[in-house]
Amino acid sequence: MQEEFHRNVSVRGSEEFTGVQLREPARYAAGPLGIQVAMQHSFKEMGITRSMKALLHMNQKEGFDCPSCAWPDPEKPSRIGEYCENGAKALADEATTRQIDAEFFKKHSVEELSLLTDYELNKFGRLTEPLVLRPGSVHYEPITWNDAYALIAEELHRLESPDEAIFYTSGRSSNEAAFLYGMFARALGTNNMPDCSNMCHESSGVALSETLGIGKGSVKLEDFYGAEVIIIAGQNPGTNHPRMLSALEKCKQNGGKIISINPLEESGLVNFRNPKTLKGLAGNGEDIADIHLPVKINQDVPLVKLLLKRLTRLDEVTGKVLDHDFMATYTDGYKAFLKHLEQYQEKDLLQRSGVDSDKIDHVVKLLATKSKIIVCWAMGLTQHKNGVENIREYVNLLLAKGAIGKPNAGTCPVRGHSNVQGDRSVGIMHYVNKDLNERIKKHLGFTPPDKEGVDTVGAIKAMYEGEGKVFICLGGNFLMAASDTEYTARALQNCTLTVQVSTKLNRTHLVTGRTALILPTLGRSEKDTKGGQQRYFTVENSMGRVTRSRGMLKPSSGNLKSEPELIAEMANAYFKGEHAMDWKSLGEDYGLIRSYIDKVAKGFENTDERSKGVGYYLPNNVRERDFSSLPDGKAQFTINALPDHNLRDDEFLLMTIRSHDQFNTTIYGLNDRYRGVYNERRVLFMNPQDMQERNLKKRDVVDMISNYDGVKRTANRFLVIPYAIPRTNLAAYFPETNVLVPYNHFADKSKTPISKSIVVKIKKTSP
Ligand SMILES: Nc1nc2c(c(=O)[nH]1)N[C@H]1C(S)=C(S)[C@@H](COP(=O)(O)OP(=O)(O)OC[C@H]3O[C@@H](n4cnc5c(=O)[nH]c(N)nc54)[C@H](O)[C@@H]3O)O[C@H]1N2
Ligand SMILES: Nc1nc2c(c(=O)[nH]1)N[C@H]1C(S)=C(S)[C@@H](COP(=O)(O)OP(=O)(O)OC[C@H]3O[C@@H](n4cnc5c(=O)[nH]c(N)nc54)[C@H](O)[C@@H]3O)O[C@H]1N2
Ligand code: SF4
Ligand SMILES: [Mo]
Repeated sequence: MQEEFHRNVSVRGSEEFTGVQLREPARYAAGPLGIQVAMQHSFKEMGITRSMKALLHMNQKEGFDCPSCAWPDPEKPSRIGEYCENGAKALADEATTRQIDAEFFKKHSVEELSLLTDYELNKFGRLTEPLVLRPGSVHYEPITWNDAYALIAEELHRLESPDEAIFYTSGRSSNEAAFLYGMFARALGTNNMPDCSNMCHESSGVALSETLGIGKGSVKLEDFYGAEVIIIAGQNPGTNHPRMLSALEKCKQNGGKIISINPLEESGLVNFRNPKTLKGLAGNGEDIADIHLPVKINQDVPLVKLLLKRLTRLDEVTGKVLDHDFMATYTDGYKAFLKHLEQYQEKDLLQRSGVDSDKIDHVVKLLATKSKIIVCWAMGLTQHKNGVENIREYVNLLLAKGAIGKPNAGTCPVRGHSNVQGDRSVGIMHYVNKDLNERIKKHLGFTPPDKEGVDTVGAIKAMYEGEGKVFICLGGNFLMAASDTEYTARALQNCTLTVQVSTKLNRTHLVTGRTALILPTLGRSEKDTKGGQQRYFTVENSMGRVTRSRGMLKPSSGNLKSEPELIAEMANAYFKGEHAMDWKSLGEDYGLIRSYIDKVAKGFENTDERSKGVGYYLPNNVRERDFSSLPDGKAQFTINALPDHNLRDDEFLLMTIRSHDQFNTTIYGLNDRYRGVYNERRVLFMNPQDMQERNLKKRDVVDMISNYDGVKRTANRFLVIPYAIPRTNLAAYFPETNVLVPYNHFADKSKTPISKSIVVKIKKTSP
């Protein structure tokens, strides 16, 4: 299949097993073992001195922002350390002392490297100099920065239309870098700005904008402490946002209740041993979830409808369960919504949800008398065909309870990448925002395009069909993150030029356009100096607070450029001084970039000053109960249909999730300690009764096959593991399973891929 392309690279890498060991799933998260694992990773990658120095600066006011997730720092960070095990792993991975240079690539061809696993590729260490893969060659070779910029400029000038260029962003970039990058794309004349949030919280953005008038969450970290009930639906904080457990612990200690809604009972939601307290280090820790509802995959809408039906029924008796004053004053459509609920039979909803009736009653009882309610969610809600509707249904619940726009209540879409929210706030978006365009015209002096660009799905299709020719990525690992690995690989291979601004080697560097460039960049933790002055940049956390981040480690090579600097130099090479923006100065002076962000991006003001210390919150209309941008100036109830998967007898629904030892496509290690899986990623979690019915034993080897629109896609060789997961549901890790996800099946309206509900069949195969 590959011969038609320029190089014979392997798109999937090795599919060999690594030697699984199984134990019981853990009944608690963190604790002394968490510290031990964090230190093991740190010391191994960075050495003891570098580790201790860096860890003590992470998430501190004068330090740098953790490069991993977007969970906010408390206003008073703990001086003994404000990080978690997975933050430490992320830092170790970035600040590793291992390195690769041009000699390495001279020795190893891209064809040879492509046979390795993603874990092995990442382990080689930091990229240290700019590299080019020339047409027909299978070895990257060194190139100077200026020649690299000239090559990009030449390819961009050769395009027939600016829309043949595509600019992808992964959410680890700073506000300053993302702003320059977005403005460069627009200055060139395209809105082709797909970004990782298209695969992530786009469904949240769409659902929240429609119902509440802002595509972000409404709660602040401090709201957690006094909440009466926190619902955590479709999110695994113990692994993916570990410091969130400290906030949940505080909530519990103040008398709050926690409800987990998830097909899996994730360890972090069972019990948390806070390593900063004696109780956590030496005692039994804090039980987190008061109740766990093991919902079937993608059955949240029926579950929430059932909760609302029972709450409504109680309300008919007491009149005090729903917040009628709030609904009448601030919302639209609640009467129609309550009417619509009547059409559903409780029995049917219950059966679809897969949850015990008693457990539902328990939750109804909890919710009935409380109104300080927060709903948190992540990919378990967004990555389905009805991802937008999932979120809207939970918003209906909050609206009915009046749990919006007041302290200790509201929406909390927990963001993934550390600055994914900031990137969007400063202008990374594929759609056209008229107000933003006006401000660009006024303050930056050029006219941005007014034609919608491509998102992630659109980008893959455009490249596949030869309409996208130059593909530039500011971070990320597009090939492995996107759906439909084989299709996406061909899309990339169709490009004339692919450019990766990266810190570490990944598969997108190996499966490339005719010419490919690697532009190595500084990581978060590294010192960024210009003319003897140390520079800082800004980020926005999951709750809309903008703060500074300043690296302090010696950069892993003298030949790295900061992201803002290299973007500015790239733009300068393209425009050669013939553009309204002074690109050269912008790349040198981040204060200048911030002064433009203040003028152009909504809500930013005096950022240079206000980002100091604890930073400042961007405006949020929901916190003010201001819904003036919505129809009738009201928050919107919505009517959402029940999802229907119509599984046949031999079909399952597969969710693709993260192990405890990975950050998206970056694989730190092969253990998923909380789920009891060691030294293996090619595992398939399956209900024991489903296994029995299909004559499958523990460690049997199976292939998974999806079939959408008559196209069969196969993920080879997974070891079956019995696990407490609802019947007909399966779980396996991404990115290995992305080969199964059709690129053209995604959430309505948001186009987020259906990575959490893929219909598959399984076939037993030889070991
Ligand atoms: N260490 C680490 N931290 C990370 C990341 C990482 O890879 N590693 N990734 C970052 C990024 S970009 C993101 S977006 C976040 C992701 O954070 P999460 O969303 O927590 O990540 P996933 O592993 O995809 O887990 C999804 C959870 O939803 C559940 N789930 C799946 N389907 C359903 C459903 O239909 N209904 C319900 N109620 N639950 C469901 C799964 O069982 C699982 O617990 O984490 C961020 N933080
Ligand atoms: N099947 C399935 N697919 C999914 C998901 C899923 O749950 N299931 N989740 C989706 C989600 S939520 C997301 S957000 C996407 C993630 O998609 P991406 O953001 O594209 O992927 P990452 O794995 O986070 O990117 C890792 C690479 O980023 C580079 N990098 C790291 N730090 C820096 C830095 O500071 N600067 C620069 N320039 N580069 C850096 C490194 O080279 C590293 O190899 O994947 C999506 N794909
Ligand atoms: S919770 Fe997230 S941001 Fe905080 S230290 Fe852990 S990984 Fe980093
Ligand atoms: Mo994400």
